[in-house]
Amino acid sequence: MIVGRLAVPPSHSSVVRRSSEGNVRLIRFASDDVRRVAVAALLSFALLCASPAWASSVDVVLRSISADGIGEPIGMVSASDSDQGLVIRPNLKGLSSGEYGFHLHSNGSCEPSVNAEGVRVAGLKAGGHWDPDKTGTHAGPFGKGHRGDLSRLVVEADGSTSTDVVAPRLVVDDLKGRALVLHAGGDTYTDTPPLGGGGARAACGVVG
Ligand SMILES: [Cu+2]
Ligand SMILES: [Zn+2]
Repeated sequence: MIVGRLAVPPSHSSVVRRSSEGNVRLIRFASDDVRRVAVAALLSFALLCASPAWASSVDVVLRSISADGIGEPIGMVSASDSDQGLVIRPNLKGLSSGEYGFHLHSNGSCEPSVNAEGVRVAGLKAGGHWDPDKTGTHAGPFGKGHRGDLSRLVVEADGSTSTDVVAPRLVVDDLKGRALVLHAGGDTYTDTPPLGGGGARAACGVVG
């Protein structure tokens, strides 16, 4: 024992000590790293679940709009992916009965703006019908034109609308950062008259 102790120079023992501390530190680093990786994985999983980009459904509040700006909420539109395309479930109240043109417009804004003729127009900042394929054609939900063309909504005598419509060429992801716009008057699903003949923009909701 004594020989052994003598045989170990002080420097060696300190090297051993340092290296054993090093090992402890290394082990500590490793477990910190594992914890960090686990936390990062959990966070990214949570973000994936929370992100609208990965959601298969979305709820959009529609508000009445006018040239003066954005008004009161008139209800909700829920949209979800299905094997038939996007299923849109309106649950709106307080509208005059009749048919309404309904489209996905390009921009995520429902604010009014001034048009080329200098007239302030309701919801103009929403831009035109979403047309990623640059068709320049209004052809309704089953045509080959604007992909933002949706089925018209029919409002019942009691002012409500709750009939589901399907947009076969859309998925929930397409809605993000754009606006759903309801127009007074119907929609011919053609460009005669231009853009289906929809009247004033009556209600609008930005998809977050
Ligand atoms: Cu429109
Ligand atoms: Zn259109």
